[in-house]
Amino acid sequence: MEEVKRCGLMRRERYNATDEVRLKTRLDPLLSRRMFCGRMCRATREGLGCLKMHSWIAVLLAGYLAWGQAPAAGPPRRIILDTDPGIDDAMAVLLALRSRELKVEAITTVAGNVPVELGTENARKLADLAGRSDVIIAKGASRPLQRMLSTAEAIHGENGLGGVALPPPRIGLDKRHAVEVIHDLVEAHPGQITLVPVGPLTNIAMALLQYPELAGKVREIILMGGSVGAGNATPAAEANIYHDAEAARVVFESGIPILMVDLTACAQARLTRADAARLRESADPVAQFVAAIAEPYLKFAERFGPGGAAIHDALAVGIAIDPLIAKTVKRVHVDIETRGEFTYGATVTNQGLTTERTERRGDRYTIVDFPKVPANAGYPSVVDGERFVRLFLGRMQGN
Ligand SMILES: [Ca+2]
Repeated sequence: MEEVKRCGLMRRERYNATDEVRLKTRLDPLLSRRMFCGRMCRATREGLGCLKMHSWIAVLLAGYLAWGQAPAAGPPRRIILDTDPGIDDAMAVLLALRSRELKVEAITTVAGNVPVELGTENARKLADLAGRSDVIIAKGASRPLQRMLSTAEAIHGENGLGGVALPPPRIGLDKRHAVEVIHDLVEAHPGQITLVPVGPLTNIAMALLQYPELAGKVREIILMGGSVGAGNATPAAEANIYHDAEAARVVFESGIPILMVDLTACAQARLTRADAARLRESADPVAQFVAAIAEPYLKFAERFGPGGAAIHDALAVGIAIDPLIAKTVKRVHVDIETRGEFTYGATVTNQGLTTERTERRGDRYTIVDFPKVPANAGYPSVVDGERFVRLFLGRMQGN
C-alpha cells in the first residue's frame, strides 16, 4: 500500500496523456510484483483471513438479495458508464441516457473496440444524439496497463459505429482524465456510485491503483465481461477481460461487489432482425440510428448462427436499470488468468465456493480439507431476455 502511495501522483494533480504513460511506468513494477494492494491480494490468496472481505460479503449478500426484488421507485441510481464505443457500447450509452432510473454522472472512455480518441468522439456524438449536453464525458486510458492495444474494427467498423455517420460532436470534453473523474465523483458521493464498465477495465484498475481508498467507497460494479463458459476473443477468454487481464485482476481483487454480466448471460438476451425492423419504422432518430448500427452487428453475429445478436454492453446497463432482468444471480469466486499460454484473460470461476487443501505426507500431497472460498462476484445465471429486449426497444423509441 505504501508503495502505491509513494509511486502515485498527488491526489489533486491533473494529468494528461504523458502523465498517463508516466503513471503506468510507475505502476508496472508494482503489478509485476503483485504488491499493488496488499489487502486485495491477501484477501484472495489467503482466502478466509481478511476481515474486510467478510464485511464485503455482507454487502454483496444484501445487494444480491435486493437484486431479486422489484426495482424500488427511489432516487435514480448514480452510475459512471465506462465504455469503448463500439456498436453495443453505443446501444448501452443511449439506453443509459434515456432511462430515468439512472443518473449518468459521467461517461468515461477507454481504448478497446477502437482507439480512445475515436471512442471519445463517438461518446460525445452519442450524447448529442440523445440530447444530453449535460453529461460529463472524459477521455481515459489509451492502452491497456501492460499489453499492446488490440482493437476490433472488424466487428464494429472503422468508425466504431458500423460505418454509420453522426454529425461532428458539439458537446464539450471534460478536461480531466477519466481516472480523475471517477475519483472525484466517488469521493463526492461515497457509497452511492455504481460503476458500469463495458470495455476493458483499464480505467477502473488505474483508479483503484491510484486511489486505493476508492474501493471502499464504490457502491458496486456492474460490468460486461468474462465468461463462465466459453470465451469469444479466445476459446477461454471474453474480449473485455482479454484485452486487459491485468486490469481485470485488479478490479476482481478490489473487494468491491461485482456483478459480472458475462457471455453466457448476454447470450440469453438477443436483438433480432425483427427487433431492428421495429426500430427502423420508428420516427425517433435514436431508434433509426440503432437500427442502422444493428445491421452490420447482426450480420457479424449471423456468421455464428441464427437467433440474433447479443448486445452485450446494453444488457449490463439494462440490469442496472431493472435488476429483475437478472432472474437468478449466482455468487462465485472469480480469478483472472494472467499467465496462461492458452487461457490468458479467462475468468476462472469457482462455482462451488470450495477448494481442496492438501498437506504433505511423505512423498506426496493428500487432501485434508475442503475449505470455503469467499465470493467476490456474482453473475446472472438466468436472464429474462424478453424483459430486457422490451425495455431496450421501448427506450430506443422514446417510451
Ligand atoms: Ca464495449
